[in-house]
Amino acid sequence: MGAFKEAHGGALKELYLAPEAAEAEKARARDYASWDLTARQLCDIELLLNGAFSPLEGFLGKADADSVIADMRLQDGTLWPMPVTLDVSEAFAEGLKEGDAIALRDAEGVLVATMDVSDIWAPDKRAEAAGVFGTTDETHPGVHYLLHEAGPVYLGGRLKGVEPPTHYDFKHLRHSPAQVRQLFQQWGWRRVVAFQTRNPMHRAHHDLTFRAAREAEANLLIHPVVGMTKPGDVDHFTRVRCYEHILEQYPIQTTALSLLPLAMRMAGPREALWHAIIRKNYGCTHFIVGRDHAGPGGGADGEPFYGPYDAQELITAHAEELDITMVPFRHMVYVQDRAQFLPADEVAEGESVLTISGTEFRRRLREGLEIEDWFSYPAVIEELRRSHPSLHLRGFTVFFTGLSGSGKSTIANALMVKLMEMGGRRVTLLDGDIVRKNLSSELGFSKEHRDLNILRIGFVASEIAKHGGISVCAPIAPYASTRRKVRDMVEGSGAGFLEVYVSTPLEICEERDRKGLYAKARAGLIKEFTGISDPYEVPERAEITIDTQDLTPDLAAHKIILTLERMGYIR
Ligand code: PPS
Repeated sequence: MGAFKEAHGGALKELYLAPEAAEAEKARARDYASWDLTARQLCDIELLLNGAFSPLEGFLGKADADSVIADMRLQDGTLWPMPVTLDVSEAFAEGLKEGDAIALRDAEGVLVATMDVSDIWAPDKRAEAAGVFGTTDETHPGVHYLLHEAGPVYLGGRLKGVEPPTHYDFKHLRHSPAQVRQLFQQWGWRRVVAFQTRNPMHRAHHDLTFRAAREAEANLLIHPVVGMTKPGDVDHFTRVRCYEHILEQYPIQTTALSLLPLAMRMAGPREALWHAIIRKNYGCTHFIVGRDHAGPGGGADGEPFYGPYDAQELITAHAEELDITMVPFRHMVYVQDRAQFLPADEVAEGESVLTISGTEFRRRLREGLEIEDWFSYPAVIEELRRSHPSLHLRGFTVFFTGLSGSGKSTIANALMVKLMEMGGRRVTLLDGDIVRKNLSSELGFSKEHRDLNILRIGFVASEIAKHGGISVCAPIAPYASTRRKVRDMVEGSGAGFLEVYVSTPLEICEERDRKGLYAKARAGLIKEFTGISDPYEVPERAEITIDTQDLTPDLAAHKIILTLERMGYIR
């Protein structure tokens, strides 16, 4: 057994208490200050407790975190590239002192672990971003998370594990490092290549991984990340169903699939090193590192954050210390004449190669276009098409904004009728007045209340669109940042968003004054009236601007329909 452990990743540090001790800790924790773990922290704690982050024994304290940020090493010199810290709010930290114990719970209040707090500090997040990500550019998702989502105070300390975080999905594919090692032992797998991925797998990935396993004379573990990946990635439910199809393509008994609930940071080379150490803890002997491993793509200037082979170089530089061997992979292309995928540098001159970029693949999915068999497997494509139907089958939101009396409601009504005439999808009208009556009857017109009103509209609209329906919204929505949040909500649900600015000038709206509100506002009888005594921020990136002085409601609605057709939402 000892020899086996040496060959499969060395000592594992599991941080769970024995059952009796866990019960006693649960009782004690009732008196502890309690922190509800965020989604990212739940991923981190699961991997801390089950030993995937061995040799860590808890969230890092300040000295270790600083040392990791500066040198990729814990204070004792151990190679560890990623600061795994517990970020909390100022309010929570205020009530704590070093030496206190705290309870760490999931969103439902279940106690996952307790922590003996050894360090409390306010980190320098910009320095952390520069150290870990090599940039403070906020378009980097890891930097954005650090600066805008992570709490302002860090806590460090040893963990006592009480209960693993609960998962209700794909239970048969979730294993701790000890369980994976046990399976390898049971199957007699002495050499195992791990493949990390956060994307659906296609033929190129299949061929690449199989080649890697063959070259290393090893078995293969497909080990996809199902914790947190880059925002906008294909959701893990869809991906795992795809991986299950891919698994059938490997020779029987050669390949296994297990899910890794890791929260990725998209830190490129550093992250690749981290991934390798984690896979070593799972008992793998080899680890595939491809092109731009764990890179988030381009930054504000369009340039990629990391060089395509930086990750491979960093791992090579630490090869001596790593207890796992890298299998480097270069870009794979399909060689038409040989009907197989090959690393690009092995293709002979004159041979014709085929490639489909990620962007082109997503375009074909979006537009329902053909994806050839050489690229992927029909079962995988079908799975992706099921959860990412082409645009004309998806829901969308048309969001009107403009002054009171600008004509939003009239055009919205005309549009709704035209969309109903076309059929196929249900249409819901969320006009300002309808919403204020049914969803927001207690709200007034302060900035706070207007924002709340618009966010409620956004929430309902995104739910409708997510389920394939059409929502037509027509509030004033005077604030750009709130409109932006609605756009993000709808687009984040995979649906389409079309902002229509009804630009009728204030003088015309006031002249029309259908409801007599402008007169009242001028007389001071209505306070905070948009355009008169309250601001309206003109949209800068609306897809359509309509001036009702030039267009009838019928023509305005028609113009919107044409734009929806051009965008692909209507066929
Ligand atoms: S907001 O700012 O988006 O929340 O406004 P909205 O929900 O669209 O509601 C606007 C309708 O309420 C009437 N109304 C006012 N509008 C602006 N400012 C003040 N103070 C105000 N008080 C009442 C007005 O009739 C708006 O309807 P529309 O259809 O836009 O004319």
